[in-house]
Amino acid sequence: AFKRPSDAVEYRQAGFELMATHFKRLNDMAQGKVPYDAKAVEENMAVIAVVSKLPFTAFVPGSDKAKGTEALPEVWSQPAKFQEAADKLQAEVGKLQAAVKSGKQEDVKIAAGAVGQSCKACHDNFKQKG
Ligand code: ASC
Repeated sequence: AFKRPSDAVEYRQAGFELMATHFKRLNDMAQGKVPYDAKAVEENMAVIAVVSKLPFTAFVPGSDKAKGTEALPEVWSQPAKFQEAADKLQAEVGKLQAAVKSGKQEDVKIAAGAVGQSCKACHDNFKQKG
């Protein structure tokens, strides 16, 4: 539970920030921008698997207009659609975990691309632009 609506905003933004940091580290290796290091990929994957769940616990009622939020009203007015987008991320993260376990960089690259698409799809529909 969050004491103030702005605490929920800070929590979900912190979660997304950590997810973005660790996803970028993994994705840069998957896409070949930096040398592929299987151990580092696994470490980043473990963080992503945990933190990707956390922000979605913090879109609580009453935090739609809290200080600092970049969430659009659609998060609360279209909850089924938002849940679907969150579930899509979880599904793609699950596939990425399987690919990482396989150890095949090409599979990790493809699965990471799909995770990035699910990030983008949610931003397009549920996050303020700019
Ligand atoms: C990232 C990140 C996102 C997504 C998105 C993909 O690394 O921080 O929000 O990928 O840019 O299009």
